[in-house]
Amino acid sequence: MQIGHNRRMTGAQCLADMLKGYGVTHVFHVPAVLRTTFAEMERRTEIKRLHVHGEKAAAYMADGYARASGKPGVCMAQVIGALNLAAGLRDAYLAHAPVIAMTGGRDPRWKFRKVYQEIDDMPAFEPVTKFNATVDDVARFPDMVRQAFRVATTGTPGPVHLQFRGNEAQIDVEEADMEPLIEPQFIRAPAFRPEPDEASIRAALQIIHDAARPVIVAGGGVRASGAAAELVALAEALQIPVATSLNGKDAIAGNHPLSVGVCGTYSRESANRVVNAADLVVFVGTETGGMTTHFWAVPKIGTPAIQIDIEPQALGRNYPLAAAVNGDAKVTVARMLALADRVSAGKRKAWVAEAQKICAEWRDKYHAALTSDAVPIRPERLCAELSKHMPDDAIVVVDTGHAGMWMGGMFDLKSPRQSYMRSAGHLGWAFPAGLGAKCAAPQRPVVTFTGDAGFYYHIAEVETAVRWNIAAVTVVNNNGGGNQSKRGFDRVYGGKQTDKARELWTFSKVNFARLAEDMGALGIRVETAAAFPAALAQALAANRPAVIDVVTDIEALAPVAVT
Ligand SMILES: Cc1ncc(C[n+]2csc(CCOP(=O)(O)OP(=O)(O)O)c2C)c(N)n1
Ligand SMILES: [Mg+2]
Repeated sequence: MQIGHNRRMTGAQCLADMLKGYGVTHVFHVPAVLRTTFAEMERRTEIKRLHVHGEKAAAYMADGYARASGKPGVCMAQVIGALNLAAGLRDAYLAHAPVIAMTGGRDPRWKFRKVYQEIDDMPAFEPVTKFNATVDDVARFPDMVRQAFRVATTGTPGPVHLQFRGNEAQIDVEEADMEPLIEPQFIRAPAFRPEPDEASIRAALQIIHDAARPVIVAGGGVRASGAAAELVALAEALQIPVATSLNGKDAIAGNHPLSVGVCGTYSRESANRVVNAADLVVFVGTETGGMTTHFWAVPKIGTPAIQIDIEPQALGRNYPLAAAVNGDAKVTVARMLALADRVSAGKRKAWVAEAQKICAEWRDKYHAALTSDAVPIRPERLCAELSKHMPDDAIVVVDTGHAGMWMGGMFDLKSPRQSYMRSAGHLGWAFPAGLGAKCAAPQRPVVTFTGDAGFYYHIAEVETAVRWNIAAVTVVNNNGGGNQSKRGFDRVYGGKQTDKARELWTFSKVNFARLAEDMGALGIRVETAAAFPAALAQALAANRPAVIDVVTDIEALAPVAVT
């Protein structure tokens, strides 16, 4: 790191050097933006410049890259594609993923004269970014790029947008005296790990020690902080059952004796039952949002609660707190573990047994579905096969809608080395995000689970995956429709919808395996549950992009949340 060593260089040279310095290995874009920078990247760096089929997919790939690595994912679009890119930042914003979006923007010389393709894009980025700024003078490249990485990786991480002057960001050809200085601190989130004050930890621990029936609800902050091992150790030391949010599913493996599952709306019944039977809820790294709490019914508002979060504004937002702890999840939980009174665990034997009984009841209730041989395949069985055969170091990437419900509720991680990333609400996120995750972690197996409606959104990116040999495995739960909508349409038609109503949510039958093959990927069609393990093994071993098209039952509805 140097300061005060300015050199005459172009914006393109500076940006290429800085992205390299920040450890960026891939950027995702639709041309034409920052063309000169791309040429400099080729001359000066090894950065892979993935030219993809849509700006939203580029943003989702950057998002998957970011969630898999903790490093900011970078995506780019020219001015006409800027709002497509902004649309794709919304999931990263909701999930707190550090994504840096770069777009071309208006040149003051052409503003307000109906120049081709331009509108003012800046307002559209406001609601989906932590920092939304213009770069109007080439001499500002160094400090603005540093600020982008600084904002994306600090506090609660999130997206940033830089708009560069020129509809294709042609400002990058201009020269200035600059230093492409980078700050290694901000290569990866969390950039800082704020320590909580000791008194707040002791106050929280006192309340936990006294509780006979506490439960931990672990959220995405645990995965962002890399705090899973500390969290599980604390739960074990004090014998506290652990539920997770959907975003925090990989905070604890599903086969751990203290795991009760995902709570909230896209959830497992056992988790909601345990959370609602608790006498104290310990929220760790969760916003206590509507999805995690089933719109504040799990737990009920008024349940005694403690909250640990890096973001002070999150503390007590939805649940009045008996104690609030402001700090990074990993250091906070580690400190709590060091100060924990393990003797107090003794009083929770009956509670842990009760939680385990509730989990066993859930397994009994769904045993038939989880082991069903039905044709078309039951999604529950598909999830059970994935639990059983998922590689120990896999990154599991899951779409929303029924995909989120099936996998959130029915799938179990079985190793602390497995990761789980989920759409924060956008249908179609998972497939490109899985490709981005594979770019970030090429040595790890990536298995994406999506419905057919979700897969259709960005199906063109199969070609991108083939061109760049991104060997992610995509499992399509193909039921020929968006059947999460079935329940809702049954309801509005007074219980049972007309046959014609199905035109609102069903598709024609398409064989995605054949499509994938035509596009150069490995395609495998699976029509019986028994055939799935071999298909997964073949896809994982193929070392090229693979699509497993699983023909499932369109009448299968995921269970709704219990309160
Ligand atoms: C961008 C976006 N638009 C619409 C929705 C609403 N939505 C949620 S699930 C769903 C259908 C899902 O269909 P599919 O992916 O095939 O999964 P299935 O429910 O059939 O298993 C829709 C339209 C959404 N979540 N995101
Ligand atoms: Mg479907």
